[in-house]
Amino acid sequence: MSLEALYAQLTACRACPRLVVWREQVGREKRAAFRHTPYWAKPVPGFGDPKARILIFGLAPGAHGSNRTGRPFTGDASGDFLYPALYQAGLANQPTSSHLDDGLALEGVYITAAVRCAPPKNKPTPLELRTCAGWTAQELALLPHLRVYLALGQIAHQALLAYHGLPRAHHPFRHGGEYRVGERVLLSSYHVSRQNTQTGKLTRPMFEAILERAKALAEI
Ligand code: DU
Ligand code: SF4
Repeated sequence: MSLEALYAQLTACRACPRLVVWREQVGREKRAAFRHTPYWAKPVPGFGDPKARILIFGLAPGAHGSNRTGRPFTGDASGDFLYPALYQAGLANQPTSSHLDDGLALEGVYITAAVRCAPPKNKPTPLELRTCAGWTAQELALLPHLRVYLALGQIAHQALLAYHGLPRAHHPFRHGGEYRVGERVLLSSYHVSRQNTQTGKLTRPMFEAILERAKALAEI
């Protein structure tokens, strides 16, 4: 199986009834600023370097971000924080991420999320997380060079623990926390959501430090 073949299967997934309804409803109703643009309104495949050593693992598509554009962290405030930082760290070829054909390429990094369809209030249910974990397992199996997981937020952190069968109680989430998981390292950060970046809970220097640590662990 190639990543391209996986994406073809993934984008047809309708396994979570509540999320199928929500992603399509958001795509029909739209946000006023985007009323003349088509919405993706489907599962969002991962994106980036197939030889990546660093996996950036998010929570779920933003309703008007990647649920609109079809690419992780593309077209919303989270991406406006993430991609300039990746560019500065030498992991992306440009600081902006606006649409599928904008020329963006990542180097050494691949980005995906715990859940691939936009959830109401950015909150997937435990069942939705378990259901989409099947896609996580397939996607990660196609990224053999991974050395570092960079989890964005507690839910992403917990989803990666689940992927490795590790108990949450012994691996609590904290910003900057690191755990060795087999040959890899799970490094965790507060999520890059507007809620965190606008309140100062996650600052640009804090996130730059996380990316530098990820690069060092990955020997990039
Ligand atoms: O066409 P392709 O080179 O297989 O790339 C598919 C897709 O993945 C494209 O949108 C760029 C992205 N990508 C990347 O970000 N970094 C890479 O090293 C290779 C591909
Ligand atoms: Fe399928 Fe994942 Fe979307 Fe659920 S969240 S419908 S498992 S792609």
